[in-house]
Amino acid sequence: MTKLFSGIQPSGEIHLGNYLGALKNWIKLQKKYDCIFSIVDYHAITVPYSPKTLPENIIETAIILLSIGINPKKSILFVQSTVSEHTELAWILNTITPLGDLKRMTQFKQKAKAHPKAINAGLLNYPILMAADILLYKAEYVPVGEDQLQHLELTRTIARKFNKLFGKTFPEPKPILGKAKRIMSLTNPKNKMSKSTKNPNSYIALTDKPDVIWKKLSTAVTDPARKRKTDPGTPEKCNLFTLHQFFSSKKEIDYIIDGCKKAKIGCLECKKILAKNISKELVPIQKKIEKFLKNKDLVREILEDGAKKAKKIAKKNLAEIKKKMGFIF
Ligand code: AQP
Repeated sequence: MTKLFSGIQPSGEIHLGNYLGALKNWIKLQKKYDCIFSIVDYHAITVPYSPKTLPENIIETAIILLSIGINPKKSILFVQSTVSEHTELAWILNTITPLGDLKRMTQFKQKAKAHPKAINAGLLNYPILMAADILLYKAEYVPVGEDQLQHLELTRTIARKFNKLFGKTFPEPKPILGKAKRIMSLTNPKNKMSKSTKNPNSYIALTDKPDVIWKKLSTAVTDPARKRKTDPGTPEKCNLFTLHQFFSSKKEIDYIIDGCKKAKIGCLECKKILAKNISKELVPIQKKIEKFLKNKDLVREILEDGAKKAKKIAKKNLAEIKKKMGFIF
């Protein structure tokens, strides 16, 4: 079967952006591809982080992935730092990646702006490590949200360059975009929903209980034209209407479009429908999360087993790469 790789950073609470933009797709793709999923902890240390919470974040990310339906019997699930070939290949790819390409990456510019006192070389080299993650397994497909497309394009450029210099080795990996390309922040819809933000009201975490979901939605920004209930609105201009597309039924969506455009319903009613539907999808996931939280040893075993399987492929491919480059051992 064709190989597919994707990763998620253990950099905070996993939110609806991650879920709709990437993770929900991961579950479906398991049927069609040979999937390798990684909790990319080396990526998460490129911005200031806490060594005290990193271990928890790693295990909780794994628990969420297992709870939404990643099947470790079908797919490989492992922690990036436990397969050292990732950083070894990243070093190699460093030497064929132009500095200018790294400096123009949007994510680098945004994160450098967000952490002006912590602009480290790792933040700049982030896309090289991402290229190494993917190319190490010769993955042909990478399911990602729109925010990662630029990095994937660079991975393709790096793969082409390596193939040209040292002989055909890597496929040029293609993105698989979900229907939810980019989910925006609840408090500032100009920004994408993001884990590492300081404002938890800007995202809905998969672990948020129904009362928290309601609290966050009740203060979320909607169509700016609707200052009062009597103001007609444009659903397409409302950030929350995007979320309805993924959680609400056709009948509810039609009701909202009509009610919003003709000012027959207020934003609060629309938000109540959304809160109910998001909770309906997240509560069963949260029940599974509770079970895994009581059995963290099992989660560790799954990750260790995944690392063994990933290492086997990584070791073989890295040996081939090094041989082509002229290394003698
Ligand atoms: N808002 C989003 N809409 C759609 N997809 C998204 N993804 C992230 N945010 C959105 C997709 O989720 C996958 C995992 O993301 P990541 O952990 O690798 O890092 P990220 O893209 O940088 O996501 P965050 O949540 O914004 O994390 P931080 O704040 O730590 O940087 C990716 O496929 C991503 O496209």
